[in-house]
Amino acid sequence: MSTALGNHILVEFMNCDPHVMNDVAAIERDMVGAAQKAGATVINSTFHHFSPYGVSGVVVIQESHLAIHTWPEYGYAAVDLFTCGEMNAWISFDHLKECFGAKSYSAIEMKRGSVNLLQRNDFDISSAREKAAEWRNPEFYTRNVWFTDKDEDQALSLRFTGDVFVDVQSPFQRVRILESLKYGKMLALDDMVMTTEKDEFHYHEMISHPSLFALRHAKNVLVIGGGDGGTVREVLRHSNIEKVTMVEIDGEVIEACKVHLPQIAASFDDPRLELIVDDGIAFVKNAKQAEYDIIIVDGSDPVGPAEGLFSVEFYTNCYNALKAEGILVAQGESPKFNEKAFAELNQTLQGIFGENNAPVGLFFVPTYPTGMWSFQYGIKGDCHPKNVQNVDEIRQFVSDQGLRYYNEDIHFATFATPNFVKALLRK
Ligand code: SPD
Repeated sequence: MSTALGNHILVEFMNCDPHVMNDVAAIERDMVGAAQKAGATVINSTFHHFSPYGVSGVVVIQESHLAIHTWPEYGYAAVDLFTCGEMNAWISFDHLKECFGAKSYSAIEMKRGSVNLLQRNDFDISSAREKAAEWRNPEFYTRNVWFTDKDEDQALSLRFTGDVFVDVQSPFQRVRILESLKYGKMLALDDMVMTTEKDEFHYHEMISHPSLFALRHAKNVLVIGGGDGGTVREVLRHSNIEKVTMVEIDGEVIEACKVHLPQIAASFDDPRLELIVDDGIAFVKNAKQAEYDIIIVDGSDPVGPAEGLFSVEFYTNCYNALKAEGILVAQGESPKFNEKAFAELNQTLQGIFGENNAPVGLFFVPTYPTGMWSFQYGIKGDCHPKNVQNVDEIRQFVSDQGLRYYNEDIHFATFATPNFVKALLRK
């Protein structure tokens, strides 16, 4: 007969794979798997990824709990396996050791709730058992797994189901497609949210239509980046566009989105599109002068492969590749999240296109940190989007195409900037 209510194994997993130690989805899957393998009934799991790295989480099981805290920088996981009843927690231990690739480990096992020290009271456990059976369905458990897009001080977290459709390390970045509860499937590059099924239209309509209505005769458009396909989908809505050249560095992004985000990657078969998988920075450097009416830079944040998309040299090359009347639109970062990158990009554009030819358009994206995001423009010639006259045409287009963010009011409103933004832009 057991002399204790529970058994507690305190585990040190050392020299583990650091990437696994920082992967909230993998750790949740492995911890739940460890519980199930040992025959436990999983009630609930809650896992968080912490800034700048590390994962904490707990799997509540009918037989008590499994908990974890990781330090990827040390390849270390502190794990608690607290069980009661007949469950053999050493099965969970073996499973986790393998999943984490732990090269060394140690464990202390102790009994919890020694019956020699406890005195039984008259609490009626038979009715408690019946009540519990009424609400508990062992087929389902609640998962609580969070993806966090962050810097050192600020973050945006989305709860996701734990389902991972794609997780590949391309030559440029980690490409993931995950399922978020509120916004549907989501593309993440490294640890940054790029787009989600349910709010992608905010970004893709706003990166495209203001400039396309400012330059109604535009025929030839260059898109740098934009591997998910949302930007070219919007550009190709315009029948005046004869050719779009899209240059995306990472073929893995395109393939993942074609399979898992088909409503965003919806126009890759349009005959007006030429899709080139190559380095957009080099492409613009070698581009013909005065070739494009509009250049759209749908890049990621200024880390990793997108860093060069924020340089003076790149935007000078874009300026040269634009026709005498042409518009550059670039993903402009956030004046509330990455103020420095936002302000520096505008200084760069002012320097190349002229002080009054580098307006900023603000818009709202719920899945980007702070929600406040921007596109930054470089206007060459007399085609400022603020001066559009064809408002009726915009209204008709919006209605015909069923747009959900951009309209004739937003066209002008996007260029209104709060005072703190004006100060950042130093005009
Ligand atoms: N922090 C997010 C920056 C946005 C980058 N581009 C998104 C790609 C959507 N096509």
